[in-house]
Amino acid sequence: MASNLKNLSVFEGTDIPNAEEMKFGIVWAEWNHAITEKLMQGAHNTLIKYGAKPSNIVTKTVPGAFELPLGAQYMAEFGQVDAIICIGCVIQGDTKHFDFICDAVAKGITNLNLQFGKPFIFGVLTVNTQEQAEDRTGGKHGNKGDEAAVTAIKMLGLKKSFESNKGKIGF
Ligand code: DLZ
Repeated sequence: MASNLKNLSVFEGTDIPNAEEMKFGIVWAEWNHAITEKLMQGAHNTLIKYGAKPSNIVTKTVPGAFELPLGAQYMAEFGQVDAIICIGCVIQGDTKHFDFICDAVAKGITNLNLQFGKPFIFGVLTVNTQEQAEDRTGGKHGNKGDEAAVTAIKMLGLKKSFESNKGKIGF
């Protein structure tokens, strides 16, 4: 299992750009609120840790994970943000809801990345149990919100690198 190999809050050996000039949106789901609030706080704290200004971070909620893609789309259309972090927690239940929601959110967020040409980050836990969710919100596997924030910063760093070396090769 991937999170047994990598702690979600440890980024040793990776180059993380400074986020001072970057603007972020965080869209987070109200379902499983105790978990998603910790993911959102992890993401927010990590953005600040790497230089983002609090005034350059906008945070909004949506009812559940299924609504994350549309909430993120609204933010991309009407907000002045460079990257959007989508945060949710889907826990396996007795019905097929889990599969439908996970599939819809993953596809929806993937499409937004390509539609807008900007990073929309999949900060969604898809777990079998509450315990697995807690392990990934500040527990033994770290916090997926931290990982989502660092991923947003890195993707903007990558974009900037291409923009500032346009037409060159081998940079
Ligand atoms: C309905 C539902 C269920 C059963 N489980 C979750 C969940 O584990 N995590 C989550 O974020 N949302 C869940 N929802 C709500 C849906 O995401 C959505 O908000 C509703 O189906 C209304 O569209």
